[in-house]
Amino acid sequence: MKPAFYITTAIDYPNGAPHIGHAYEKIATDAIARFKKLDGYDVFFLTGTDEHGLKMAQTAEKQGLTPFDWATKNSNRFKAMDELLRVDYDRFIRTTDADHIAASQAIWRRMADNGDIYLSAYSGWYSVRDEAYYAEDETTVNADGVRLGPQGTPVEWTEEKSYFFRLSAYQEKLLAFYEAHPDFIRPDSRRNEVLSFVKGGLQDLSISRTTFSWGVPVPDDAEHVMYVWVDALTNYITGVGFPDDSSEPFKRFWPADLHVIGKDIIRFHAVYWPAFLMSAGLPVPKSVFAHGFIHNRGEKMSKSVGNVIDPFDLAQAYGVDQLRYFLLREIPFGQDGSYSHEAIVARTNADLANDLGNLAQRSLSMIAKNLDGVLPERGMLSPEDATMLASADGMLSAARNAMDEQQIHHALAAIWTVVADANRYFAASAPWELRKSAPERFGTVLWTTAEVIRQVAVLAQPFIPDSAAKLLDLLAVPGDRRDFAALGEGGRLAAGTLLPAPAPVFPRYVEPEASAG
Ligand code: ME8
Repeated sequence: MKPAFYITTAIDYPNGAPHIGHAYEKIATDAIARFKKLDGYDVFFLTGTDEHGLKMAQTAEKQGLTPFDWATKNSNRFKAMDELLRVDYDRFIRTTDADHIAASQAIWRRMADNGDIYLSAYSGWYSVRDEAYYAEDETTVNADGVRLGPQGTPVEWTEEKSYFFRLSAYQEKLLAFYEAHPDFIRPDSRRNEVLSFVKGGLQDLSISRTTFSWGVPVPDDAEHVMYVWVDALTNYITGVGFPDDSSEPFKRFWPADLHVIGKDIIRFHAVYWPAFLMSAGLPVPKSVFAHGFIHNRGEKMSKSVGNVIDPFDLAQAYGVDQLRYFLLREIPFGQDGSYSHEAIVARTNADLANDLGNLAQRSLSMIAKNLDGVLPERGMLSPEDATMLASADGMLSAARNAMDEQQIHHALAAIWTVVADANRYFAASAPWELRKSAPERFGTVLWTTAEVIRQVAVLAQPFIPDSAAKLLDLLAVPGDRRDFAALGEGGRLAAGTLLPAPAPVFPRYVEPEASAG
């Protein structure tokens, strides 16, 4: 039986169209999920939309729609984005789904039964944009006299009757948990941020609202709806069958192996969520990884500045795999990164079109033209051939080590180091000079090159799924020989296989002609 691996993304607010930051997180999580699947795991990949809360209710009203219709309209755009970008999730959850409402009420009851929920009144600062409560000392007043929270969004004074979660009771338990699980929060910089927040003392958390009704009703008190983050975080257990915690998916997949989220919501995932779970008597996830933010040419994206990047436009302009490759290779996962036209063109033309694309096209065309498209014999390996093969065979362990730490850019760097080696090997072996003088050697060099391309393509599938599949088609690799078990000696290309006619896989990006004035 395959080992289980449960991975999730944040669930996005469907409060407008998805932007490139949303796309980035889904692509990265998809790459990790695909990698694990190909590496022999039974993967469950959950993503979706976070549809309750004051922000959703307020924008829906401005649009003249019910919150549910507004959420549905935008949730469909997030789904369309996933489909376009080849984000291959197992479930797309909407927090308005009936099973999710039931799950949220069930976890609430368990926390209440444990004595962790009490009724009181809240007064303090609230950011609608962040859907977050902030202590006074976390806020500042800007030059215009507007009070802002730590993420730079406006906060408003809020006073209402509210249920509270006894978060203060979890300070020591959380600190002990972090201590016992040093890998729970990554990267390290985020871990330190969380540790100092928790060490600073935890106040009880307001977890219900009475001034609006767009939320999950609090059990046995219809006047209140749940604070949106209580229901949002619960999506991770709804997705695997909670409240039926004896169900197969729950037993198999909970606790989650990895929650992938952005750095702005680490507190919710690394403090509130484990505390809720401890209170409900449920196991805590194994790890939370916070990625960085994507900026537009180094500037923060915002609707008011008008520099928000639309992932649909980028995919159209550059290609889906080109966009995926750029985001995953260029930005060290966990750090902030920047997007620019020049950077994506440079990266995809150099790495994809030149290094991998040309190598495949040149070597496979030689087989087509000179050998009627039939894969040559492997022959006697020279030391150069053997070194080349060994470096291809070594890719899996390098990539696996990197992916186990979510260092996606390092995994890609390890694969593309072999692509660079293969280009040097091909140039130094100069097969075009061997065709007549040393046909056997000619065959061996082409076989070795094709075999390296096979392994690169197998390993590149999680990152650039469609292009990698095309390369594997060109090498006539059967569908059931494309997982990582087929890497190395076990899946070598078989001499005598008839290959289809080669076709370019990675078009170069060419600037559209400046319109003649
Ligand atoms: O926070 N670059 O939803 P959201 C990279 N509903 N990532 C970015 C980004 C950017 N410029 N902007 C946002 C929420 N993100 C909640 C989550 S989870 C139980 C509930 C990331 O639509 C952000 O960090 O504001 C988060 O991980 C995700 O996109 C959704 O953001």
